[in-house]
Amino acid sequence: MARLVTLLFGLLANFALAQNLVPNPSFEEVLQPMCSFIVPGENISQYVNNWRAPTGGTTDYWTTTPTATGCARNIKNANLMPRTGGTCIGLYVSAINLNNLTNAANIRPYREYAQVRLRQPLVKGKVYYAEFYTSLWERSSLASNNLGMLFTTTPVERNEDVNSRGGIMTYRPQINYTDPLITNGRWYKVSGCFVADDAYQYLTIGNFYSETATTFRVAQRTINGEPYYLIDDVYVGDPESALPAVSLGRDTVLCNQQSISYRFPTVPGVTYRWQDGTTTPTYTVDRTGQYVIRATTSGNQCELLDTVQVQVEPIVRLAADTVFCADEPITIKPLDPTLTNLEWSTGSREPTVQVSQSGVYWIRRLSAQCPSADTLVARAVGCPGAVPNVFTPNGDGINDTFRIPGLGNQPWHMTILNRWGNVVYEADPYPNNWDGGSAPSGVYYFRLNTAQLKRNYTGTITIYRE
Ligand SMILES: [Ca+2]
Repeated sequence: MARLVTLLFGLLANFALAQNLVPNPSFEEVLQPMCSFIVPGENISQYVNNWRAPTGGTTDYWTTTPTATGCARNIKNANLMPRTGGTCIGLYVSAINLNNLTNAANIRPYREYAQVRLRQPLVKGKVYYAEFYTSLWERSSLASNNLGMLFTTTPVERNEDVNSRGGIMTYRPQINYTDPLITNGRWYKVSGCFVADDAYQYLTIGNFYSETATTFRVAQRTINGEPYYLIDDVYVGDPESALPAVSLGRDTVLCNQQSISYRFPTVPGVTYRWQDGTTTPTYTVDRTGQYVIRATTSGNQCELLDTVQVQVEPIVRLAADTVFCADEPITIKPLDPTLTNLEWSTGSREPTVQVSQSGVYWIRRLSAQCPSADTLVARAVGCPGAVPNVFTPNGDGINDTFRIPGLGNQPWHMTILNRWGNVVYEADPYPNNWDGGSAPSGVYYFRLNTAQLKRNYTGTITIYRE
């Protein structure tokens, strides 16, 4: 029992002491007292230790405990106090309101951001957890999505003159809230995990997307304020449980029936989920598509996601070698008729070529990364011409045998049956000189074929003896 208590205490202590890399995370360290909103021309860095506004946007400082003489508390949301302590900050994330919502593309954007230098750079390749709490100001008519946390190696900023104050900084934040966030007077936690793919040391909070790339939702119709969010209690540090840094690498092209296998470690408490619902830590890709891996800690507190585009380049293939009748040209084509960028040994770049002579024909598919080629041997053979329907095996040297013109040297298989279906003659290859043997005069049936051509010639032949 004693041991259990110790262990529990240890866990709690660890969590409580997890280092927050954000200095002054709750905005309580104040540099000078302030009565009301920060006004244009001033900057939050003059009032709140460690934090700055990286654009001309006038990020605001809210306090319930003004110390300047004659100031009352300036936090104007009667139902909302800073989440912790007596201070928080607030920022506009868009210039869109109820009145100009339908004209968003033409509205000059306005944004406010808050930026802080972390206590130390993030470790490249390591997984981090980050969160902040936010609440939509009660005077905002619209809620907005795209409240994000951007981590950078240097302090991103806009050097703005008075005419372009509060412009957009366009980046892809590592953590971004993608639904319009209506908070109903409460504090809401925005959080996420990410892999530090560089030694980031600066955190910037705000909306990094354009007005048209931002989604809005009506929060209240009785006023007309733009989306404005209060921010408090910012945290960046280790996730509560170990999460491997899942990465699918760069988009890739696979040649020639190659595949690519992804393998992640099995970690207690961590589940994997692929775009098709597969939950194994290993996954093999051999088809063109977009692949997504999600790694989630138990309780979904922390999720990592990575996406990769895989393109499988097709290879050109021809059918097997072929035999054809010399007087009947054939068309050869790739097995996959949808392929493009083809070139034939004949010089043709058409999808198909017509062949009338024996030869070795190749095709190749032109591709910078995955060229491919295939070869086909086409052999022209003699085929039956006009088959006679009677012969006269009487030894007079005229029309004494069943001779079929045009057979050439091809090994034809000849079968001759009488009217009762009995085989009276069979030869493979047919020497093209059957004299009727002992068969009496009458009508017979012949069948002439060759396996290579997969073609049957049938008909009747009359033996006429006198
Ligand atoms: Ca606070």
